[in-house]
Amino acid sequence: MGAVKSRSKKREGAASVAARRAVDVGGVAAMGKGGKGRGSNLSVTAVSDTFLPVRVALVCLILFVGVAAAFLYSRGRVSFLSLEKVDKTIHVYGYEIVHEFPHDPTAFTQGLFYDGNETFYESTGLYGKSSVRKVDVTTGKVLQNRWMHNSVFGEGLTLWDSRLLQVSWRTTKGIIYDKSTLTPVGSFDHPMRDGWGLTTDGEHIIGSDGTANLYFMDPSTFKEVRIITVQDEGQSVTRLNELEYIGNEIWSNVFMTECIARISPKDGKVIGWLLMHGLRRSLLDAGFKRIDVLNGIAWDNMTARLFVTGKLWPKVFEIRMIDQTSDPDTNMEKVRKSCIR
Ligand SMILES: [Ca+2]
Repeated sequence: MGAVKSRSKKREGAASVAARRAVDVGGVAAMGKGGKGRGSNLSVTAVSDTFLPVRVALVCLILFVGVAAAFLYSRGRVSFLSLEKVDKTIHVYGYEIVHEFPHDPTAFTQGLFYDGNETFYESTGLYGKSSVRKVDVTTGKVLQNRWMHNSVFGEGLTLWDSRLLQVSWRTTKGIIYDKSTLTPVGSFDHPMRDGWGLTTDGEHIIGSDGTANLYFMDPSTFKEVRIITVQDEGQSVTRLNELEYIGNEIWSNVFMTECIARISPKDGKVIGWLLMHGLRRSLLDAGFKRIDVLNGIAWDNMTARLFVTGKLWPKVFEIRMIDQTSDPDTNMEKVRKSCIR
């Protein structure tokens, strides 16, 4: 019975092959290519058979290309993710107070920078109270002062050669002072929509105007060289105020917040947040009145000292940053909520 079964299977197998060929033939005939006799249909089947190795090779090639593409994509994706991880690592810093220095409590600070020899240059705002001044760091004493016209609200200040450059609120005109005497010696027009903060990278004058834009200006003509828009993960950081160029970064107070943004001058990306929360509160708790917002960053490049103050603050603080990026309590969502308005 077994042998009979076997032969039967062989016959069925042969019948199946014949049936498949019949279907093949019928298929070709149905396509209108046949109808010329058995010979021509067989010849089509024969041609198909000769292409079988080619088809197999083609499938292998497609598989190979697919695997190779997947491999390369995989490698590319790994590389992309690792870059993305680096880009997305925004550092968060707290602070500790290193020293406290006296500061004129009537100074509505709008510009501040360190000029060596324990001196700051500072500009102040408010109509009728605006000034440019030279200040002793240690004592807070105003060594030289130049009051501005009552109609001008002083804003950011920086130094270019021996000239102080200052912008003013709600104008596009800046004032140039002789640094040694604080005598106004000229003016300039700038491309910003308003005058808020100023600093320099040694090549350009960099300014803020209360938006998320930072303007790089030619120090001779004050023409716009380029503009960067400051963003944190695609979210514009508006109200950029007092500025300081530190290392290869631009640091900016964000108006009405207790945050200082560390910004890449290359593309405007926020690369770090320095959180000054609690500093203003400590002044209020100590009994000082009329303490306005944090504003004023100065950097002593020689000894790497970082100073911050605020409008009508009776103190300038020298602070040291503490990296809190990896602290369990650091929550980027909360940081952004408190720093970006
Ligand atoms: Ca500054």
